[in-house]
Amino acid sequence: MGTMTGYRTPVLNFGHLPAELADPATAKVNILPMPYEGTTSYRGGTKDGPTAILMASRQVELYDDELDAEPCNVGIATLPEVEPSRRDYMAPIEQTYEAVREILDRGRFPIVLGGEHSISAGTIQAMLERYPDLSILQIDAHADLRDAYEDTPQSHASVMRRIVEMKVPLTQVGIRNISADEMAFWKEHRPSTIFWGRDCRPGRFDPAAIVATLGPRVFLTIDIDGLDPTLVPATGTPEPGGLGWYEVLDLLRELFRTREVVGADLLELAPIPGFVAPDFLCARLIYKIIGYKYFLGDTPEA
Ligand SMILES: [Mn+2]
Repeated sequence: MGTMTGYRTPVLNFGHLPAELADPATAKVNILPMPYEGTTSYRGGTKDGPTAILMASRQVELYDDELDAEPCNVGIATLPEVEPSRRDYMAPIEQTYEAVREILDRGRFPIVLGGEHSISAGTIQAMLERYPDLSILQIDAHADLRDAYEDTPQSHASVMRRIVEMKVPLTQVGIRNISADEMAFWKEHRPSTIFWGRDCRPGRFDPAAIVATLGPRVFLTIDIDGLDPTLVPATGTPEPGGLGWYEVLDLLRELFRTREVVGADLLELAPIPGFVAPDFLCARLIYKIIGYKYFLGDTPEA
């Protein structure tokens, strides 16, 4: 299938692919832009994340040398972005739930672009209804296990507390910001397996040990602040430390090689105008996820 022929879809379509590769009726991957920002607590701007990622994705090389493939050939459709409701903090989570459920009903692989992390509660609820045996792999600087933050149970800072209330196995990677209350809750209930940021350094990082904590079916949630802020300073709450580019890829390769990943989201990019490297990293990361999903070989060991 040629990627240099045919009409191209509008500008804000992941990869700026020709129409036949970006058709929601046939594309295996459906990208859902959700530019919601309601409970942001430090630096704002994550509502501009999806647009920045889609703009940067125009520059991503469609051939992946590691995989010796053009992953776009599975079809990548970018759905119209959700217009976040301002009714209350719950409404955008419900909108995300509905949109993801619709993608799953059509049998597509959903990738949600945020926006703030709170929307993952809607995404994961839809995923869990479809896949009751789901495990969650979270890459993040923050445990996000607060019962509420600034009196808001639907805060980005308490999203994983909502997730563990759904009784879903959770593995958290890159964590280096956790409050005393969260730590007390974690010690008492052990609601997740945590791989601390300090253990994500080269030489200590062990992707196989992380993936071993997960069941056979996994949803991947990436808060971009899980990565080193020297790579991605464009985020609301940058924390020193975190995963490097190749640590992330080593983890994702091991994950996709041994588990069935059934969806993903990427949250909390807050673009810095004129500084495109973080936007491009996110676009490249999404394209790597698609490549690993469909071109890594079909010999799962789990
Ligand atoms: Mn975070």
